[in-house]
Amino acid sequence: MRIKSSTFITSATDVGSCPEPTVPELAFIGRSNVGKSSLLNLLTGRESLAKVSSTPGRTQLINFFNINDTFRLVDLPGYGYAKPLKHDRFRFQDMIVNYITGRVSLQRVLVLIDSRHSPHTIDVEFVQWLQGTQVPLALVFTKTDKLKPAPVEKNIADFLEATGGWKDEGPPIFRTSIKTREGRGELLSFMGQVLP
Ligand SMILES: Nc1nc2c(ncn2[C@@H]2O[C@H](COP(=O)(O)OP(=O)(O)OP(=O)(O)O)[C@@H](O)[C@H]2O)c(=O)[nH]1
Ligand SMILES: [Mg+2]
Repeated sequence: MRIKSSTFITSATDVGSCPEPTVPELAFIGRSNVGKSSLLNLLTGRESLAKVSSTPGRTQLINFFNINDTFRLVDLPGYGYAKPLKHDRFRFQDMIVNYITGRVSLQRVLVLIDSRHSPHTIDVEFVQWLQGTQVPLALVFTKTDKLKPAPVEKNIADFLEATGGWKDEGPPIFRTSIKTREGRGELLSFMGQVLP
């Protein structure tokens, strides 16, 4: 898979304002600040296609990107963003749930998890919920440049154990870093495989 062109399409505030589901979509999801927008920029080779911020909860919309005029990458809002307004948090979660369960063009959900930490309850619960939806997923462990390989592997193994219930050999797993560019080639070829 080679990304020759990538352009921003639109930001949707809810499922009703998403573009028509006419082409396959791959969606990025994960806790706020895990590196969804950064990974999107790494994959497309465009430094500021998606907005990156050190302020958690920056991406509070569903952002659609047109890739090669053949498929879309979708940057979903971060979950687990503890904004003071409780109803805001729930609104974003509804938006995520509605998109994932209702989007006919969705091919794969890439769940990003910060490789620096031992399993976080909200990530475990989110992945367990996804397992129940039957939507195909992959796990992407981000920011591997921040730790040595051994603790990264320990965190991955602990996460797989905490989520459990995997059929056969479990989900595809990737390790990524925007600093070392680890995982870029692997993820791009995976995307080529899963797209129709
Ligand atoms: N060291 C390192 N930092 C990273 C990596 N990926 C992202 N970051 C940093 O983590 C912060 C958050 O990155 P974003 O890409 O904005 O994260 P996000 O998941 O899109 O965040 P929200 O839109 O708020 O949900 C930024 O300061 C990034 O520079 C990585 O692989 N390595
Ligand atoms: Mg973002």
